[in-house]
Amino acid sequence: MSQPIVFSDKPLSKEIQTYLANHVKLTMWEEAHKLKREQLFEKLQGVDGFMTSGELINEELLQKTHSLRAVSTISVGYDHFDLDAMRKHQIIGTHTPYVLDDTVADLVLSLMLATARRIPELDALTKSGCWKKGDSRQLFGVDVHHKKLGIIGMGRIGEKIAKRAKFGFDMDVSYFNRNRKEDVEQQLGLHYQELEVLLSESDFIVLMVPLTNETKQFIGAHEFTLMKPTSIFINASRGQTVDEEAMTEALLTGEILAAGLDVYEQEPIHPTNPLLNLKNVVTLPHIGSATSETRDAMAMLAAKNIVAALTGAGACYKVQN
Ligand code: 8YV
Repeated sequence: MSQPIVFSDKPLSKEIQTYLANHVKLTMWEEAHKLKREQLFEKLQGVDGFMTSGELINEELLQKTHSLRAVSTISVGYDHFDLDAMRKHQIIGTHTPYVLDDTVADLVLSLMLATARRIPELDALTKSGCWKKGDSRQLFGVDVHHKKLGIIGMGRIGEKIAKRAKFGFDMDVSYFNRNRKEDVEQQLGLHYQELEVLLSESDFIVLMVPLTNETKQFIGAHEFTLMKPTSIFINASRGQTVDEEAMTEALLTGEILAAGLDVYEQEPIHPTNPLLNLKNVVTLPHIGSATSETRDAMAMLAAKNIVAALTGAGACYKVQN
């Protein structure tokens, strides 16, 4: 029986190519620039499995790629999967949970520290040569240790953030989630709070929910009015889980103190986006999982997922569809 054919829309490491070569026939897009949609449809002709990290998998693509049986995303989030269309075309979808949890949690704590202690801003001040002796109050930030942290979305990554905050920074950690997690509450000493209570009491608010129809603009103008003027808002989930305009307004009017962001409604963020001019906003280019170790582990897991999905050999992390 001939080996299944797999196409990857980005280059894969030698190690992963070697692994895949034992199970499938691999073709890869190795150009620096991103494949255009029409070119992608051509590349997927006669292909059984597609490895990608953000390509929209929808009715349009599935109608043009009749041989496709499985799509493996090199990401834990799969909001770029149209699950109804994939169900209709009987496409197996897989993703890469677990392997990035600690790396993303590290980035979230970094954003909390960078925003609270104004690290990018004061790094730039020191490098500008404008650091003057005298009233250092202008350099003051706010503490992170012993403060109240509210985590919205207590999934795997939420738990890792809670553990770091609780045991690393002596923070008082609460969470809001669709369902209670009594076992995690016991284990980590967390408090469950209704959303409005969490928003009104927390010093730091971390949003860590997947993007779904229920979580689109989950945090909007009303939610920002509930937050403390001294609070710091962190988003490392998806940009569309927040009403970005309302957030910008809240930052401009002092409804909240500051924000640390790794995701945006439009990515890359548009150069004229007002968030980029705000001193009290730390902006990162969606690097939650961006360490060489973790991205390699994600790509290898995605490779194992596509082999399992196409050959039935071994288990794979299927998305809920
Ligand atoms: C991915 C992420 O690198 O895993 C996710 O859901 O957001 C990141 O780890 C990103 O999605 C790649 O586009």
